[in-house]
Amino acid sequence: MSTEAESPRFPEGFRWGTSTSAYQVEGAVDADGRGESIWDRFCRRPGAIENGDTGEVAADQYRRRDEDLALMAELGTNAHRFSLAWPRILPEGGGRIEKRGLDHYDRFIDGLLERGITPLPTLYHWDLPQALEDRGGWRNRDTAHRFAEYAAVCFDAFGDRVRDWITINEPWIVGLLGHQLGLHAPGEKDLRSSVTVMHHLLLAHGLAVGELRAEARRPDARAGIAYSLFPHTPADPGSAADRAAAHASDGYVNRWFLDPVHGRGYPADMRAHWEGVVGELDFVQDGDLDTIAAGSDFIGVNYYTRRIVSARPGDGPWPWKVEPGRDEVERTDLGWEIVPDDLTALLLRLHRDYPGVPLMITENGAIYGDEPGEDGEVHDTRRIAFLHSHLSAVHRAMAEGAPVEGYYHWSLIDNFEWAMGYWPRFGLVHLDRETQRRTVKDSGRWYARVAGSGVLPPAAGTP
Ligand code: IFM
Repeated sequence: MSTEAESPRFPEGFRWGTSTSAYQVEGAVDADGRGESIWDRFCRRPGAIENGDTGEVAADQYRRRDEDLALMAELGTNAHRFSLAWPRILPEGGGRIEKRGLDHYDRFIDGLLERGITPLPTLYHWDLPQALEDRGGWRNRDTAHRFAEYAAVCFDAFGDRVRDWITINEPWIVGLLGHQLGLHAPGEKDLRSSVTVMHHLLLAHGLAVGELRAEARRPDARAGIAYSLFPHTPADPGSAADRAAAHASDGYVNRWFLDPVHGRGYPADMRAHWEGVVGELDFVQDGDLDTIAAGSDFIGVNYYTRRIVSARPGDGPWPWKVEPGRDEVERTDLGWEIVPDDLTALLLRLHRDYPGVPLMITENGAIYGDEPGEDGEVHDTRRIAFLHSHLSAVHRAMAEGAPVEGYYHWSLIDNFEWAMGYWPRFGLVHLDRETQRRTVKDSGRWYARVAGSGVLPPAAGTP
């Protein structure tokens, strides 16, 4: 029998959430006046997406809204993170508002609230209106202003029911995969563009926060960014050079975003790296850093794994190399190392470096390919173990003072996983793409029990 000491209890009001994004689950890309997004366009590029997959249908959630609301009610979670599709609301990126798009999210938000589920909408989870891309996309400073316009429309439409907002999802990944490596929409490969885009995304965040605070909008509203944060491990912790390389790479991945948003400006070491590689950062205009530092009321932590870094020459124009994971460390089906202790350390580091800022785990999850067995059930015991170890890690950080308000598991349901298409399965709920049948996995049921009780059982298998 478990005792209280063996069974970590989360505080009353802790947010037990699930997470998704519009293009990854909604489908219905032509419905109700939705405009084209850069992902619609990118998916048509031959070879861009494994297996030629697209988000055209995905989990069909736009049409199965009520079914998925019922699914969340069945799970008994009390929070849900999802994204609003900019091209559904402003099909041309700015100007004309598409009321049918707003109506959909109105009903979705109401449906969540009726079921006791607190909505956490993300404004930008990568589906930029193609009309804006045609004018330079995030390379064009004006897109940050169009984002603020879109944000204001959303704050006005939903702010009576939504308190917390994520402005931007993973600005580093947008810059890296979308503009440096060309693996995500819009498929650009240009280092200078990538740095420009990352700056404009932060500027967009700052401008949107300005809108949120403006005029008579609700005074308790809060906004934050969901960052893709990777703790860094020096390949040889005993080597000063590897430790320095890990710190430098941390500047590239983590500090470049966190520091300016929290009022410290761009970190000098990384700024020097960037200037050495792409030239003067003249797209950073006077006043931008004040706008960016206008505030972030919480830090959204998207955590999946760590980066092991050495001082060997390697990846691109950087004085570091990302090394493969350690053989002895367990992996997900994508080969990502499973390192929950690093999540504890990350949360404590954020608490130390940005004191007083609430933290939310806005994404955490794993790819496991489990399919329904002969009994029709999905016995995904590895995902349960993953959840258990990461929730324990969160609890340990909280016990040491990290102000974590909630945990949103990625993902509610198997989703379109960008350039990898549909083979990677992240969901607590299995999706049969032929029939659109949803099957709650064992992990979903396990998570539901933990969310319902607020208590983590002593071992993954004993809920
Ligand atoms: O599916 C993605 C999500 O869109 C952004 N964060 C990482 C997830 C898993 O790769």
